[in-house]
Amino acid sequence: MKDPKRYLVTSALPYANGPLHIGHIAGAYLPADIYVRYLRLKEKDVAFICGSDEHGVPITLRARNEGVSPQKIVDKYHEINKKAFKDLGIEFDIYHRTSDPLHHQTASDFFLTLYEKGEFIEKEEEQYYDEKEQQFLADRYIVGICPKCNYDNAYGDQCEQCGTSLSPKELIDPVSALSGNKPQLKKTRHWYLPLDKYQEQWLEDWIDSHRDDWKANVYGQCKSWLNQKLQPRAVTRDLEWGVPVPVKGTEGKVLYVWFDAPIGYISATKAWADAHGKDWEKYWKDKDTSLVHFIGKDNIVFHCLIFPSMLNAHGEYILSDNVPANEFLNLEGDKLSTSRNWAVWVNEFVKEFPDKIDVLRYTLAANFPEQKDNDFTWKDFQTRNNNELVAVMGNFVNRALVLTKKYFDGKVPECSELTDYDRDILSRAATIKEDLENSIENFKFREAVKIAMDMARLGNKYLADTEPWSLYERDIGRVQTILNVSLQITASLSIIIEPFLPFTAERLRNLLNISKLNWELAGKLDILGVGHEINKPKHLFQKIEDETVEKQVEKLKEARRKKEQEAQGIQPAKENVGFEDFSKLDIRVGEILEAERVPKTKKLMKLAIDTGLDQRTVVAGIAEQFNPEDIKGKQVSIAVNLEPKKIKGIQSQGMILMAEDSEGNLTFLSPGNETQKGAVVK
Ligand code: B3M
Ligand code: ZN
Repeated sequence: MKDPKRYLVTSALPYANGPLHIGHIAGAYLPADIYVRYLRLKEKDVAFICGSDEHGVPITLRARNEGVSPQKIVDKYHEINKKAFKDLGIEFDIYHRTSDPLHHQTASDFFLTLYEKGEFIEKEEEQYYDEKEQQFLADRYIVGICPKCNYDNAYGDQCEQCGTSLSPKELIDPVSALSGNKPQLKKTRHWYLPLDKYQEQWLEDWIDSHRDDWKANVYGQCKSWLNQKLQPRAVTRDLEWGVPVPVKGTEGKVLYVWFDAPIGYISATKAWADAHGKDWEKYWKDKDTSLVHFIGKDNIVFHCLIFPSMLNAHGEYILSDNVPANEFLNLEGDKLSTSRNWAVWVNEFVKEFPDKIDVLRYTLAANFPEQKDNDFTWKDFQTRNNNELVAVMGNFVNRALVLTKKYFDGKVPECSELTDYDRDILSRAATIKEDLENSIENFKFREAVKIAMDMARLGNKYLADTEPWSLYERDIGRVQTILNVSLQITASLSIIIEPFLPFTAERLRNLLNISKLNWELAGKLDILGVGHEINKPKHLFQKIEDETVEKQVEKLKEARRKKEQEAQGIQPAKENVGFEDFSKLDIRVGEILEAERVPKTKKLMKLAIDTGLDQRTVVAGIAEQFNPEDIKGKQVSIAVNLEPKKIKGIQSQGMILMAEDSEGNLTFLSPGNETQKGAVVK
């Protein structure tokens, strides 16, 4: 849309059931923040909307596993994620939540409008029911064998092994994830959105109309759905947690999370408008609003086909102008994964690198998976910082400021006469600004961040070519002009980096002693007036050492290892102890002389042991796994200097060492060969 009156920009509402990692950020949040910061600099009317998606089965599953209410889960992660965004400088106008009563009301009304207009198909269908838990099973609550790849842990909606989307009835040998029982098919009534009808009537034409202005990956995915022919989609579910279906006689039914979540954009806009004396309807119902959804590629079908269908069926709403969805970000060459703990978590990054938020923003933007999946590596993070931010941008700004301080006492010098070369540099600066606008307005942020860096490259080249430091003695007038031009470029830089590096832009403004400037000034010659005094120069960026990033890669691998071990039931390592402490333990080879079960206990066995030092009695918890007759004569390891302890009235002197695996199976730690009794184990 050319020159809309206002912008409504949304980022996908993250599920409030876990923390955010850099993959989320690169997908739907940082690109949106860059876009919005740019619009704000251009003084456009823009509302930037986000919030927590607090319904849906993953949340109820997590609550169930942890034995707490879903509300408790979403309250926790709503706050954590809200803070993570703020720490990254992602500045929504509102971060709302779908458990808010205003949202429930809005979603409920929306459903009712469609219901009363007769848009839905009402159907009774057989769905899986868990007799033991007395409830219908959401797709995610059913696991079974994938019919495509035979993976034995596929969900009712998708196989995570081969990526095929499934319906529960396609699963082979389905099992309820709640009770572990085989579910039964039982009739239930639901409401469906007739996507097939919409496809024929208008939806396909509408998608076709965006052939040229939507990204190829987005348009392509929509077309592939349409080519397979859309089917009616159920928009209600048999669940407890969610927005209740506002129709009589539907107790125990809620709106499908993907029906209520995008309406969350509307309710969030209402809440924001209420708080700021704005009219929310202008943003959602006026044709002069440009509505843009930032999302990850897995959300394309919901934002490009289903939500527009809902809006159109309602009748009062505008449809999205663009949906610049990103592909996925990988990490160190491997898929980001919460379950395998292969991720850089935002809250951890912020804690460890509080002064490097912009380095992360810069590295992510330079690697946005805009057309295809892309990779984040810590090495690249370091290289981008050291070779680009420090060596190019930081270096240029520092040279311009230091020279001004040195030669002109920190005051912007006069610009007496521009040479052709100066004019060429300035016209290139103006071109950079225009190219940048073009890239951002076309959602090409990788290209944009590179162009923004070109402004610093230009400044560096200008200083290198003109060498003001070698002219000071001979031609102070020329030095004045060169530094004036250089300072104007630093001021331009402070404007154009704001969308990408907001924290650095602020630091740079402080160094230049200026406030936030309008976008249109970028590339101009007279941003800073002659005589304007700048502040004391300071470096904008600090080098990152090899050690720092190596540590991060190690940390990643360690976290993944821990997760794998946890999955195998291996106990986490204990804290280190000094050799002193270790050598206090006296462990010897001993021999079991006698063994008998301790009466009235299941686990305990009374052993007579020859320790080489003495004969003594030890009570051990091994009776469930060993027969007394079988262990007589066995050589074992025994800790002999433990304080004696009374167990079931028997004085136990020491402890037999056993290895216990994750299933609780016990094995004696015996010497490999017959060994002298009393031999020291060390
Ligand atoms: N919560 C899915 C996701 O986070 C979903 C997005 C909703 S946007 C309306 O990927
Ligand atoms: Zn599969």
